[in-house]
Amino acid sequence: MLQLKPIRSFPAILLQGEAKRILVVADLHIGWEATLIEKGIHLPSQTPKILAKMLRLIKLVRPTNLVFLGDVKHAIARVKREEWRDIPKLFETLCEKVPNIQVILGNHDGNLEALLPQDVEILPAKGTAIGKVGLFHGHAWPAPELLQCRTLITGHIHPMVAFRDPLGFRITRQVWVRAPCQKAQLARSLLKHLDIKSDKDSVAHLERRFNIRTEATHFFIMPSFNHFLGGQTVNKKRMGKYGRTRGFIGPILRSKSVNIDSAELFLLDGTFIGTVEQLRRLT
Ligand SMILES: [Mn+2]
Repeated sequence: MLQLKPIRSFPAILLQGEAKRILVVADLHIGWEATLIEKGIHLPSQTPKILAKMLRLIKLVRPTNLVFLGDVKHAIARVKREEWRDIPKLFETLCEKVPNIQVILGNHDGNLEALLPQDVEILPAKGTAIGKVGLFHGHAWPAPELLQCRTLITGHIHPMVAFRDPLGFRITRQVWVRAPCQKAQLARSLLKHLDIKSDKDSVAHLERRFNIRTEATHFFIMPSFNHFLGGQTVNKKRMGKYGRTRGFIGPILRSKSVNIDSAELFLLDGTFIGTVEQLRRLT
C-alpha cells in the first residue's frame, strides 16, 4: 500500500511504499521569466532558486524516485536559450541526488527530450499509475487504465485561492485542491473523448472495453512548484456569456467529472481553509 503524504510547506507530495519513496512535483515552468523580456521586464534566472528549493526538499524527504508531473519547461513548442542553459544542468544535479527520475509530459514540454540526461525517463501525457495512484499532467485525458487508481493527481492549473479580508485587501495563495470525483461522469466523458458511443451504464461499458475495474473517486490538484507563476483562482465566480458557468482548463475539470464546488482547499502548510463553495462567497 502506498501512503500519500503532502510535504508540509512544499508544493510536493510523497508516495511512500515499502521500499520506495516517490516524490512528486508539478509545473516548474523553467524559463518563465525569460518570456517577460519580450515585455521589457528583465528578471535574473529563477532556476537557481528552484534548484535550491528542490535540493532542500530532497534532503528532507530522501526520495528513491522523483516524478515531474508535467511542464518542466515554459516555452511551449520551441526551446528558449535560457532553457537550453538551465534545464540540462538542473537535471544533472538532480540525477546525482535521486536514483530514478521520470518526467510525465505536460503541454509546455515540447522538445524537452533533447534537454534531459539519458537516465531521465520520459512518460507520455496520458500518465502513469503507481499502485493505486494515477499521475498525469491534466491538459489531456489520462489513459483509461488510470481510472483503476483510487486517487488521481494532476497539476496544470496552478491552483490559487483569492479573497478579500475585512479591510478589503486582496489575498492570494497557492492551494492544494482535494475533490470528489464522479466515476460515472468520468467514464462517460472519457468514452466520448475516445469516440466510443456509450451505452446506459458508462462505467460498465468502459470496464468491459478496456478490461479494467474503475476505482477513481479522489482527485487532487497540486500547486505549481514554481511559486513565481500565476495560476487559476479556483474560488472565482466564473460567469460566462448568457449566465453560463465558464469552465476550468483541462478536459477532466471541463467534463464536470470532478465536483469542484465541494473541493476542499489547503494552504501549503496544510491548513484547511474551506471548500470552494464557501470561499466563493469571499471573492
Ligand atoms: Mn500545463
